[in-house]
Amino acid sequence: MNNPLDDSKANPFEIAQQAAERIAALTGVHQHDIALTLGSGWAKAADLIGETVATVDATEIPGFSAPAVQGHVATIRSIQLPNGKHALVLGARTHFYEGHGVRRVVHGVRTAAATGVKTMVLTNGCGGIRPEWKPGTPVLISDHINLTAASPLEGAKFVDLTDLYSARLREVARSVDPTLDDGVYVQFRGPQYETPAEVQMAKVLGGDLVGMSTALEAIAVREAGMELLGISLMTNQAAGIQKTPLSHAEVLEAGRDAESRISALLAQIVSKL
Ligand code: 8IG
Repeated sequence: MNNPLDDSKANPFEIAQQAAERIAALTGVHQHDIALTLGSGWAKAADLIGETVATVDATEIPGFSAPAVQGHVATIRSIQLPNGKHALVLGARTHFYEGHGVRRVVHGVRTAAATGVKTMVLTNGCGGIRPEWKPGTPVLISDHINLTAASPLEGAKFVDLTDLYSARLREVARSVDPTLDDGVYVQFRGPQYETPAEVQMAKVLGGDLVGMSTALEAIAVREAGMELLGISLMTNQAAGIQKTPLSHAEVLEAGRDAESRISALLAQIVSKL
């Protein structure tokens, strides 16, 4: 499996540009306005936001690879919204824990930017720290803490991350559902879930959600100059908050149970972006 991003001498922005050109050629859509990365529990939103113009296998696009986790899909879809805008739906997320490096993790974000996208929506499934949040609760991300000790930025790029998760877009989301809570997302490297002690550490640091994606991608969103909306589906209470052990099967089940509801919510939000 050859991926051009694995060549350390390659320029990741050039590969994102090539990916964007291939997407334009395969979908016939030469400019996209909005992009969405759909994490666990959010996939159905793709069927609700508009008319699918084209679906392409992510492996046909330079720099993308097949997903490593069961329950993640590897397609890229171009969807026309009722308001005429074009949305690019990235179903193929590469996680940092896969060990392919941060360039592969943020390639979807950089490709979205290269297709012309100005508004990026990052969704995920994650664990919740606040005891009042029950599995199946969607939460707006207000900020993040990046505990991966990694960055998508290479070299002396001093990117400001103030208001990274756009307050304006969170208000748009709340105009659809005023009950939406927000919280600070803490990205751990994974793939193991946290220990209860690590969850308590995240809580002391100001975290509300724990996950294994999104923060690194969010940094690349800001680097690319796009506006960002981040929404988590809290699929499980974090380790030690729930008294029973965490299982991937239960996480997937919670995602499936919430999927119709949160996908409809996301589709409504997207119609207002
Ligand atoms: I879904 O509890 C999901 N992803 N780190 N912790 C971390 N990632 C997650 C969790 C969780 N649940």
